[in-house]
Amino acid sequence: MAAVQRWLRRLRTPLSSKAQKSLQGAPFSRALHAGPEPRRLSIEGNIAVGKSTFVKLLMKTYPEWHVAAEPVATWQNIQAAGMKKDQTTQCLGNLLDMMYQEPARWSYTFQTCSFMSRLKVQLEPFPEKLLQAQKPMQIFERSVYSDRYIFAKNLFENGSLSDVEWHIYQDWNSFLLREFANRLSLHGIIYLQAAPQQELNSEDLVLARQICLKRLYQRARKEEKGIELAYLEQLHDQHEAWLVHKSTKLHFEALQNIPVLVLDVNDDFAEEVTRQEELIRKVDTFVKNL
Ligand code: UDP
Ligand code: DCM
Ligand code: MG
Repeated sequence: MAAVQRWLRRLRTPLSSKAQKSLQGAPFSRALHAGPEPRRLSIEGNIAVGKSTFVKLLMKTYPEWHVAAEPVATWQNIQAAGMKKDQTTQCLGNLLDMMYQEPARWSYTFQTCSFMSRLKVQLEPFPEKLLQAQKPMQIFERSVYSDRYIFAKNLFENGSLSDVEWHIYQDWNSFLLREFANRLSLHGIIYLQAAPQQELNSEDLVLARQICLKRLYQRARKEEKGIELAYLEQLHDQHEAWLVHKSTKLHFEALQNIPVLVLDVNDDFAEEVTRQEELIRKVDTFVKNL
């Protein structure tokens, strides 16, 4: 019986590119998914709010879940194309640094690179532990949707992407998101929020947003040392517009009604077991209903 279940699960594994080629002409979505698919949950939130820390907590709590981590290291170390694994690779530059140094020159390049590298990570074949899980769950540390509706949108609005770049970005982005919707669209979003929802006076609000800045300094990625509070404020507002006020114009029907769990992470949770338990209880209830 277990062997039959394993075999059935294998049937649902994404096909290799060779196998996909031989299916040219077959409906794409049917070719990739013959049965129930894993639930996909994205962890969203501002820079340094604590997403990676939170993902580690999820992994400790739910070891059977599978994580697609954000490929930041790829952005920090752009490799020359065509190098084989056993050969010496050549680093062409640190694109994260280049973007922060010269946003108008490198933002478009960065956003194509970050999107494509995320796409590759999130489209990797399912590992065995996911195929074996009772209720398979894929965790995405950020998503192709926040790439567009938080970062690229914000860079356009603050003038770092030109009209032409934003138009071209949206054109290929919509095409790819539609093509791969059956592997990328989300069943739920956990939004790690660093400014509480309740009304605050302006001093408290500034303090709350400074939590990200404080954590950013604490993490001390050298590329991010020039980031100012104003930039985190812009990104905070983009998150609130998309995930709380629902005022961001979205272009995909599947994105309209995704359940969102908002977790207030102003209080330190990295070392606080009681706080962690509180957060996990909320996650547990949320995922039961997905
Ligand atoms: N951090 C913290 N308390 C928390 C969450 C995070 O001190 O409750 C620290 C964490 O150790 C790291 C920094 O904040 O030094 C940024 O966290 P992380 O890399 O998880 O943030 P991300 O950018 O992934 O959201
Ligand atoms: N980033 C970006 N655009 C994206 C995705 C990420 O500019 N589409 C940047 C923001 C951070 C870093 O990459 O500097 C990701 O780090 P974090 O995990 O701390 O948010
Ligand atoms: Mg992170």
